[in-house]
Amino acid sequence: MDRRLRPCEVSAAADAAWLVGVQRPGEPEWAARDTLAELRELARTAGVIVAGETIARLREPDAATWIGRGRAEGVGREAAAAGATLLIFDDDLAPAQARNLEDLTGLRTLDRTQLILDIFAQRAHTSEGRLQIELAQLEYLRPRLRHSRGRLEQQRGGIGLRGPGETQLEMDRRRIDRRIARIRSELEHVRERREELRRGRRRHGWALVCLVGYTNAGKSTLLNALCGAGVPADDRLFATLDPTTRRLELPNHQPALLTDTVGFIRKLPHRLIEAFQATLEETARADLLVHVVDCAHPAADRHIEAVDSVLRDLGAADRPRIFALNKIDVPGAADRARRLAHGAGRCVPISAARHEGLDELRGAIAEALRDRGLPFEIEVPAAEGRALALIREHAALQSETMQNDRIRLVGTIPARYRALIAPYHPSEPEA
Ligand SMILES: Nc1nc2c(ncn2[C@@H]2O[C@H](COP(=O)(O)OP(=O)(O)OP(=O)(O)O)[C@@H](O)[C@H]2O)c(=O)[nH]1
Ligand SMILES: [Mg+2]
Repeated sequence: MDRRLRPCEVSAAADAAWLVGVQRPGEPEWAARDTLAELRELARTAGVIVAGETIARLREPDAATWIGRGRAEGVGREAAAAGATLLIFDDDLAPAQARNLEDLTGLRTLDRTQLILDIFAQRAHTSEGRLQIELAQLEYLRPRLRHSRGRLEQQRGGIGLRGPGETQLEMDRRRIDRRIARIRSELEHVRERREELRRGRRRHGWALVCLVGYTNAGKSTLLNALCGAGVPADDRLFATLDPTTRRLELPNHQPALLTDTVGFIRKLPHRLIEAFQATLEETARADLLVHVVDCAHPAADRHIEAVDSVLRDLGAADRPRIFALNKIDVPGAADRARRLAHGAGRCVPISAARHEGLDELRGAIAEALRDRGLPFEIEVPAAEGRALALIREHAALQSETMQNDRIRLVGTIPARYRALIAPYHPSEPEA
């Protein structure tokens, strides 16, 4: 018989956790400390108090307990003595490893994926976001149900078990499977609606620009600075989950939309990327990606690598990209920005918070989009049917209005067809 699972209510009391990272052979200690520092930040974001941490030097992961039986018992004793009720591992644990660790230490055990899922569950506000996170959580929990010895149902509230959807439900595996199938089909509709929306925007000549970057890089702050969007920006990881799109004014008046979306992180759980396909697809379909980098962060270069890797997973690696090197107002950040800019393609140093470098960034965006299409406003005599037909075929038209015996057309056209509109333009089209 399958064990039953009861995703629980959020507990009012904060959990105290002990963090466990590993250092592999050949890996410098600072690298292990660096990812553990990020785990600490994730724990803080999830509302957990960190009681202490261990970095275990690991030659080979142990199949049963990840860090080895003796060490696991030692960590458990130390954690319990410090008042921790929870162990959080920086690496993904197999279901059996998590169970064995709980048995050995008597403490509830979570891994990085579960912690990130928990934060997403707290942050998801729209129905799309909630569906996506519920899907990711159910996919995560499903293989763990069979092995559970009732522990999950014994937990009353607390981190790692918060669900956005049917919080009070008792679920068995069959129900979970039905629910997963249902969510998948609902999300398919969401994707179709988004695709339809994108097609409509394209037809009307809007360029789609997407902000990407590591979590906390300043994407929402930049959207607000560029578009006056009023999106919450917060010194927490994953402040933004649901995409927001605003009109972006460019110096050449080319119609463009700017989208702010989920931030990325190292070891972003794969099932989360899959579950958030409907949201993240925006990046793979964008005409241009603006990669926002937090240059005040000592690990900025590793953040860039992590973003690259997620973009590859999303099939967005081939999208044209420019770098917005952010937070140069912070001491030392401008130097780091200069180093990062070396050989990185088109880079613009900015401070989104102080509105510095934004004109340069707008200029760089306009330039990068120029190849995509030239904006035009022309009047063509209604009698010139052949010319009109060709323009309609190749241009993305925003509007078409009849004025006496002339037709006024507004839109964008790929640069290679500029000859079609040149005769009707007072001068060269603005680019
Ligand atoms: N000093 C400084 N801080 C900034 C700048 N831009 C953003 N910040 C701060 O960085 C933190 C994160 O900013 P957000 O705009 O929320 O970052 P985000 O990339 O949207 O983060 P997520 O939505 O969590 O992925 C906030 O505390 C901002 O105030 C900047 O140019 N300079
Ligand atoms: Mg944000």
